Amino acid sequence: MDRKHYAIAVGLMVLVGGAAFGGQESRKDFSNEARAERDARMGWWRDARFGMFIHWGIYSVPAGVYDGVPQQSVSEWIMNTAAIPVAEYELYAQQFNPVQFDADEWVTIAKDAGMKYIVITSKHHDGFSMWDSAVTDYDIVDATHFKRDVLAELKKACDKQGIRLCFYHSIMDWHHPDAQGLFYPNYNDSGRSSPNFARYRDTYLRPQVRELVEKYDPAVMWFDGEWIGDWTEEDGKNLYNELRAMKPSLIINNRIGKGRAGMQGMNKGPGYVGDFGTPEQEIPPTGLPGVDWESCMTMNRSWGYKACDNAWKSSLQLVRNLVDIASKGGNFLLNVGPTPQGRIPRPSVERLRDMGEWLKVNGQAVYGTSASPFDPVEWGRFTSKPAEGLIYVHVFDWPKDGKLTIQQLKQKPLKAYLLADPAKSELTVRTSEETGTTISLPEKAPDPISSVIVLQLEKPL
Ligand code: H79
Repeated sequence: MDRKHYAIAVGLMVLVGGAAFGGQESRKDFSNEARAERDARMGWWRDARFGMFIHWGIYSVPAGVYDGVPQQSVSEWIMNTAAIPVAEYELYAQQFNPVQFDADEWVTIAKDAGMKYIVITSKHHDGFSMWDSAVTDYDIVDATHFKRDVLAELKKACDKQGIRLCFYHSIMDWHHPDAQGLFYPNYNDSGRSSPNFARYRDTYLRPQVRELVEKYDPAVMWFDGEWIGDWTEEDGKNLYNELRAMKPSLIINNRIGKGRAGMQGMNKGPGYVGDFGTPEQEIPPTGLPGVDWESCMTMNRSWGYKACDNAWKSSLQLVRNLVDIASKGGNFLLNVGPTPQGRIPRPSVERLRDMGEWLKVNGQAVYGTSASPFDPVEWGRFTSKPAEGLIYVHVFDWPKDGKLTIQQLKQKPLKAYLLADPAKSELTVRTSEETGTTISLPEKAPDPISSVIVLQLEKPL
């Protein structure tokens, strides 16, 4: 049935003269897109700046503990790090019954946090699918008592609330028999090869990803697990072109190919496939003009739910990370790991609420902004809207003497005011060639996390 379904789809593609597998030579190459087209396609994503990452799967059942032993690793890796055999790991599916899951509630949490998009794991490295996939029964509808398609429910809730739904999908798969080139515990050994990997690629991975694009119309496909020896840059380019042909506006991360430089996440050089760099658990020291990127990060240590992981970052740290990233022209994809009951953990919800409150006041200094026009300073960050002649000064450390100096700003702003001040009362500003611009500030910072000063310049930057 599944195979037949796929065969029909392939047949149709050939009929319409499209690019079915085997006809990849004739498939359109999307790699040399015109600058203006690319800017239009990336527009919403660049403006969004802040998204929610959701790592959810049957690894939330063991939640970091195997055989009574708490594991060191991130929880979604437990199958690999505890070397759990496939047949045994599969049993977690039968225990996975997240009856408290409420898609509308999750989307509201993201929206209230000021996030503009959600990237959820459709399939992580463990190979378990979180929607009703046609090519396998190892999925949330066919293999659990829960039997609900959470991606379908999230899609509906996202559409209703105006949030873009996106999928994280692992190329590496510890469950599929044809994808076992990489044996645990040696996850670092990317040189091994599975003789039947092409079969996994063409009858499982690609059909699954096509299903996701067809059924749920994701705004971004976020691949991972691409470092395995069996996956090539050519595979990445082919899949990229295949998906863009299905949905030309689709945005795809750089882990679809082999370009990324380790956890630092940006590409090793030019010419690799993918639309944006993916620093993981880190923020690059500077932005790169013309390069799109997104830092993904956990709030504690683990991506998937891990009961004993209490190493929570503070709300202050998280807001400042967002500002730091925006000042370098990147996006912040901040992770939550829901419980096996279907709830986003309370410490995560609290932090997201704090971030949303900060963004309600200061959002215009983040959304739709460009990177800092100035060199970094120790006391804060800058973002800008060049076409509007706007500079946003994010002050982390409020000056004790009430004077803030921006040495690099040599043109006197028309106006300076605190973003938190609804009256927009003008702040006194002095500008000179030698010392730059000095702003006189009230004694107390409007916000202990970060206070924003708006500088309206006479001309666009
Ligand atoms: O889904 C979360 C993690 O489970 C997943 N990515 C985030 C978003 C992740 N998978 N693996 N890792 C994180 C760490 C893997 C690191 C390595 Fe490598 C893989 C070291 C060697 C192979 C990639 C390629 C990083 C360096 C080289």
